[in-house]
Amino acid sequence: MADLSAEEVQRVKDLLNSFYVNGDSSVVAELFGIIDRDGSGSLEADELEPIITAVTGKQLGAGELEAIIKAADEDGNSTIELNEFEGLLNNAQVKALLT
Ligand SMILES: [Ca+2]
Repeated sequence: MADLSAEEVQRVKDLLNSFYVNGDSSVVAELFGIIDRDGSGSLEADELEPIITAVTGKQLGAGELEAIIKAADEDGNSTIELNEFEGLLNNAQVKALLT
């Protein structure tokens, strides 16, 4: 799994800014595509963790990311699909972390 390039991290920051500051939901799919490194159509914890760290410079505590995923994981399969991803972004804890 390739690491995120500096350009990708910057793009993610720009997209998050559009989403949170301008309320632009049209960026959600592009954001999802960048984070979904293996192109599986779902985001796993090991794909979400590096992007959160790259964007915030913070390391999530054990169980923290698990709880965030669980809160947004509507079908309970332990991964985040595109239809669940906007809910994850709107999670109060995630929003506080990323903005
Ligand atoms: Ca799911």
